[in-house]
Amino acid sequence: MHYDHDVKRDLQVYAASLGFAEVKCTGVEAFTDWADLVATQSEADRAVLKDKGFVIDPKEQYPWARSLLVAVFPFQPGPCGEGDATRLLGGFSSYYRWSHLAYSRVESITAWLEAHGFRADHKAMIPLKAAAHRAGVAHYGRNGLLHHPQYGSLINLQAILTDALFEPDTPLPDVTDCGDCRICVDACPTGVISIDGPPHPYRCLRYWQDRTDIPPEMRVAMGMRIQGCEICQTCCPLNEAVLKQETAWENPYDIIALLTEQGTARAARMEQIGALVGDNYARPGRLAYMAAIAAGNTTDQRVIAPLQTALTHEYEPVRQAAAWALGRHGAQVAIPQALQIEYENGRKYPHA
Ligand code: B12
Ligand code: SF4
Ligand code: SF4
Repeated sequence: MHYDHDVKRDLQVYAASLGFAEVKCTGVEAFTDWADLVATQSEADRAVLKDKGFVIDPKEQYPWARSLLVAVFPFQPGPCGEGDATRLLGGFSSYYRWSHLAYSRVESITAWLEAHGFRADHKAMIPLKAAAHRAGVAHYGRNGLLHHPQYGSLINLQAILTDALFEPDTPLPDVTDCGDCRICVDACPTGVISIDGPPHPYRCLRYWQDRTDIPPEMRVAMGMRIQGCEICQTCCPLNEAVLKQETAWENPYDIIALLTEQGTARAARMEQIGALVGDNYARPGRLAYMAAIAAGNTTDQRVIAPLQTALTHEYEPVRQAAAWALGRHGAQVAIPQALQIEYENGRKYPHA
């Protein structure tokens, strides 16, 4: 077998210049063990497998592919995960501060391979954790995430199929390195992590943040979080060294502003959020919905008037969440003020 050793080495050097700590390789054999394991898990896992259209057998869908690369993009933790109740700022996970960069930079790896005469594709829906474990990148954690020996679980993973023939890296001998630890099992606010099985995807807070029908118990567990949850990572002893490297950055998830801003002020904030976490997440209606839930999870009375304003928001889920949040603040304060707003609106739009 003639492996492209020199190309692999040059590619790793190039990937390092883009911020990837490591690019490892596995073959393009089917992920049969992974698919079999998923089949033994919850109905929810099987549904995720079907809905997401995972590539279980790369050879079948990408017959030209000869290697599967897994690129590891480590990132620095930040201070904004939980939000800030005193300053009324919503929380966003540090993962989102960096993941859009990883997504844009993997395109450069594909372009580099193409410029060197190879075919490459980084858009295939590869089961990334299974691929990374098979490429010897990291171990599974009980929290369902992979931990890299140096960077812990604070990594974004990317997969690239190519027709270059690279020598596969050796898979790690153990599946998990958690041992007897159960810290994340106890720390998860929704009890989603089990001692002897992977997390149930639909009970993870992050799952619900993509939806507008968040059940009441999940809204309460959400706290001030607007985008992502990192409790099962910040509590993990395998992340201890990385978490010490926390860097400060601005938090633009101002709850009052997200509930009330309009026009150019709103557009400017969305631009700021887009620059920070990617335009895909800079959606005013969705962010106002999550801000209303966060406002319902604080006892701070400064959110009452903005929530009342949000009762007339143009996006229906925001109006619903604002009503729920006002209910949490207590009917005595909220309802008379809400009625006053209705009255004012009635005067403004007498025939509505
Ligand atoms: C859908 C999805 C989600 C869903 C569903 C979660 C899930 N099922 O894993 C939701 C929205 C909840 C989610 C949340 C998050 N996600 Co996500 N997610 C994905 C995505 C797109 C697909 C994962 C998936 O559903 N696979 C299908 C399931 C059935 O397979 P599986 O996850 O591999 O799990 C099977 C086996 O691997 C095994 N297994 C899983 N865990 C464990 C643990 C042990 C000990 C063992 C033995 C086996 C085992 O059992 C499962 C079989 O049922 C991947 C990207 C990708 N292309 O893979 C990112 C990805 C997994 N997510 C990622 C991240 C960072 C997150 C969040 C931390 C984001 C955040 N800050 O909020 C949270 C963490 C939640 C958690 N504790 O898992 C990263 C993980 C990086 C890492 N270090 O591993 C990925 C790889 C994205 C990326 N490009 O880097 N995610
Ligand atoms: S991301 Fe949050 S809700 Fe999801 S498993 Fe981890 S601690 Fe639980
Ligand atoms: S907190 Fe403990 S059990 Fe959970 S992933 Fe980290 S090492 Fe594993």
